[in-house]
Amino acid sequence: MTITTTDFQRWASAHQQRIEVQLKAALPSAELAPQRLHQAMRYVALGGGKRVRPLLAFAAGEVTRADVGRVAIAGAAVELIHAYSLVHDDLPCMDDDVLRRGKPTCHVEFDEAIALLAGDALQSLAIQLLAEHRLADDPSAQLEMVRLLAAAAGSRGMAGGQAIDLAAVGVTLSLPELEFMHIHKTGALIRAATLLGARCGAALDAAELEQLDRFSKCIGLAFQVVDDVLDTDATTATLGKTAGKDARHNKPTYVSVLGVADAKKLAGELRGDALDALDGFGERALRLRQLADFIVLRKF
Ligand code: GRG
Repeated sequence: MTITTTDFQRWASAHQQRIEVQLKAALPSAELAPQRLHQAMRYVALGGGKRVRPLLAFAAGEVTRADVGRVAIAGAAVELIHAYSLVHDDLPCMDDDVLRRGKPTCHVEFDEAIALLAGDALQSLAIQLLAEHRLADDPSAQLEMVRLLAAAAGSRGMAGGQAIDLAAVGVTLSLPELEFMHIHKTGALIRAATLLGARCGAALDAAELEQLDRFSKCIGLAFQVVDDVLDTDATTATLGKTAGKDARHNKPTYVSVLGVADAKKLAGELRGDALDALDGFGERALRLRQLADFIVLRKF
């Protein structure tokens, strides 16, 4: 069977729409009190973004033949955590940015207090979603899924990575230190998306789980390397967020440590390692392979 780019685009677009529907249903109505908070939550979570994390969940769900409805809940939960992280990251006390997904950031459109609360409430809603829908036949497997997402977002995951990032401004990091930061800041949630999607389906054996974990680690790092390259290579209009910010803020990145050419080479190597990790999964991992390509070749 010949798989074309168009086939992947059709698959991605159908699943992006599915996530949009799921998020719309999960988010409180903008008419419900407190309206301004709910408006802010919907403003940041709906109608934007590549939805890479939910797509990874859907793709990993195909490996374990998971029910798509269950994966949509898990993917939406991860996307809500991601949306919260972007809102808080853009606040004046962190990256202080005014543009996100081509629109004014949440604290610019609303105000700082509402942005802080919207982020908090998005995070809570994510955990609530995982807890109130049946995602696994075995209750202990579902409990493990809740634990996995909470841990990925916490101080040993994304929030911890962000703390390291904030402390690294103006500091020269070695490649392993940079990797440690991004395994937490960006990688933890990407890993959670993949593992949660897979766990909505049939249990994988330990070796297969290790393969999926290795895939997630490589693709999480590749995602960040490409993000750093795009920050120097792409325009604000293409990215929908302020380009060139890392250098201006004196932040260590893969580009500042390696240079653009070697950073691009590293992204290609990580893609290769990610694909190697999927050996033996056959056609079930087709979408994961295509997503690895999308993540490395994307222009936004
Ligand atoms: C505030 C706890 C806390 C964490 C923030 C994820 C993060 C940590 C900050 C976002 C800033 C950033 C540029 C991170 C690096 C990579 C990244 C997560 C980019 C944005 O994700 P995309 O490209 O965004 O998937 P879209 O808009 O497509 O969803």
